[in-house]
Amino acid sequence: KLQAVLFDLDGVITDTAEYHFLAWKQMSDQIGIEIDREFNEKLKGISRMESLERILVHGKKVDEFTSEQREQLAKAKNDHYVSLLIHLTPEHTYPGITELLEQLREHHIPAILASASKNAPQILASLGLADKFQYIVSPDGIPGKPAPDIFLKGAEAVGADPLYCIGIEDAQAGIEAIKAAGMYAVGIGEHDLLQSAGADIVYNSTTHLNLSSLLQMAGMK
Ligand code: G16
Ligand code: MG
Repeated sequence: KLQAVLFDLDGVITDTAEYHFLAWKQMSDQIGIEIDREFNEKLKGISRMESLERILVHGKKVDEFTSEQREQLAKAKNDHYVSLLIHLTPEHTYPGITELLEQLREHHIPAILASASKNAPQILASLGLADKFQYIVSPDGIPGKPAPDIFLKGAEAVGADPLYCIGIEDAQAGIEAIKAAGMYAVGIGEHDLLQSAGADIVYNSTTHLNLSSLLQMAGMK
């Protein structure tokens, strides 16, 4: 029954959130906006330009930057972020993920990457996971999470019925996107937070993910 498993990247496959934070923090400092790790939680799963918008709103500086200046700020943040990615190695893959991808391959169940990140292909390459996914959804030109588009596009690419797909996410916006796509939502992280976003089940760590439990979930909504 299980037709595809759709994985978020940041927070599910590896922890790139800290690098995003460091890069956003440096950019914010330069324009006189203070952000902390608690605020960074609100940027998880959110696209680059929408994240910048949230930072400007937070600093009450939305009206101070033209769209051209915003592009420059986003580029500076991304250049810094990409420079931090050189630290990523296969050991940075969260526990249980490589094994789950292997089990899916053995059972001919497509694994799809449904990340908001334009840097996803590079990150997967650094983790040594590039060939483990049947399809990587490009977030270009489609509405970001919590809209369902990234997940729907992934299912469509492999001809899977969303009803028999499972999405795995760590962010509230991501869980909302999976549910809006009509899929079963597995949350990784804080139980109450992700359950209130609509998660069907929440694990505190990726170590609890395995194929036999996923097989039971599909089609059980
Ligand atoms: C990730 C992060 C977000 C980031 C977004 C876009 O989402 O959680 O913080 O803003 O990707 O990344 P980039 O600037 O590399 O395009 P996900 O969907 O993998 O959790
Ligand atoms: Mg995420």
